[in-house]
Parts: sequence; structure tokens; C-alpha cells
Amino acid sequence: MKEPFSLSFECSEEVLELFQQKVGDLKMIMAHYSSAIMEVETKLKVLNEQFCVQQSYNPIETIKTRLKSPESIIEKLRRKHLPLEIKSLEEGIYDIAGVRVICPFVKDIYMLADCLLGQDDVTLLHKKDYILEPKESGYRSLHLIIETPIYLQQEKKNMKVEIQLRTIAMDFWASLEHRMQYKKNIDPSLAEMLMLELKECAWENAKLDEKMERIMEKLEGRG
Ligand code: 0O2
Repeated sequence: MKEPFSLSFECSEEVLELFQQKVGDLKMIMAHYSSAIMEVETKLKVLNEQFCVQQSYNPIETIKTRLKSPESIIEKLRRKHLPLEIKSLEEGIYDIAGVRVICPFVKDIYMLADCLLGQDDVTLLHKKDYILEPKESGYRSLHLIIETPIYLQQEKKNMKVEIQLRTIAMDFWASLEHRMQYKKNIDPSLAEMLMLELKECAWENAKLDEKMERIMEKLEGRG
């Protein structure tokens, strides 16, 4: 039931044809995005480690990473009416490198975001707070588009990375809802009913997140 979120890079015939002699450049750029994912993942793991040692507490449950497939990149370039060029890929698409951080509580999400954005080699380009303002579907997560450097043989290169921060409950919901989006041959009235149920679940999830956090605070003597 997991959303596909893994690191891989393969070139289909379509990609080879579209990028022609630029496939080498495309592979290099994808390697740079893959390196940026590693940098961000390490930053998050370091923060998690520090909290573990200082407070015997892990604000990160899991980290999932994914490199957008060349096919999805091409689809997005077309959707955004951008030319099929390496330059527009780097300038116009912000989620080629994706890092998803799953946290126990909502407070962990904002605390981690603050810690990360406070680092002097991390620049926030864009923030979408779907926890404060959930999407129409019921989707909740904090999205950050950041820029951070990778160090190559001869140069330092700033890379864009999309970070999605969610609670375990939000991730569970998003996985099921994502699965629903891919069910194409489902009866429309059933689809509508399930979407309504999912929306209800999103609301219940939000309440559950709040309740669990209150219990945790009382346990810690802060509530
Ligand atoms: P993947 O493989 O999951 O990354 P854009 O990013 O330009 O397409 P937008 O609307 O600005 O458009 O981006 P948004 O909505 O801030 O973030 C898009 C990503 O957030 C999606 O990536 C999903 O991962 C997640 N997301 C956003 N809305 C929903 C939702 O309603 N349900 C679920 N399950 N996930 C959502 P992709 O592109 O789908 O692919």
C-alpha cells in the first residue's frame, strides 16, 4: 500500500528520443539531484541523532526518498508548457529530488522544519502548509522547497529539493488516497463515496494527531 518513493534512474526509449544527445547531461543532472537527496537525508538523520542523545526521543519515525522518473519529469515539463531542455528542468521543476519525513507528532514537523531552515546552507524557496490549510481532498503535510549545495569535483552546485513532512497518520492517509487516485476503472458513484469517506478520515486523523500529542505532553509532564 506504499506510494512509490524510491531512488532509481532508468531511461525509456521515449526519454532517449526526446533528449537525444543530451542523455549524458540528463544522467549527470539526475546524479546531482540524487546527491542532494543524500545531503538532506544526512542533515535530517543528524538532527534525529542529536534529539535521541539529548532527549531520548526520536522526532523522525522514517525518511523516504525518491528521484522523479524522467517520464514524470517530461510529463511535468509538458504540463507546465516548458521546453524539453535540461535548463527548464532545473529552473522550472522543484520536486525532482524528493524527501519525505514521517514524524510521530505535528510539533516534530515544525521543530524539524525550523532546525533545517536555520542551517546556513539551506535556503527556503517555497513553503506550503497543508497542515494549517489542508487540501480539498483532505491531504495534510508540510511541504518545503529548499535549496542546498552539493560539492562536486570542481564546483559547488545549489540544488532544489522538495521536503514533505507528515505525521504517521497523515502518511497512512496519503498512501490510501494515492492508491485510490490510481484506480481508474472504479465505478464513479463508489469512487465518490470513498472520496467522502477518505475526507472524513482526514478530519478524524487530524483529531487523532491532536489527541495523541496531548497525551504525550501529559506523559512528559508538560500538559
Ligand atoms: P510524488 O511522486 O508523490 O512526488 P506540482 O508539484 O507542481 O505538481 P503542486 O500542486 O504545487 O503541483 O504540488 P503540491 O500539491 O504542493 O505537491 C505535490 C505532491 O504532494 C504530490 O506529488 C504528492 O506527493 C503530494 N500530494 C499533494 N496533494 C496530494 C493529495 O491530495 N493526495 C496525496 N496522496 N498526495 C498529495 P506527485 O506529483 O503526485 O508525485
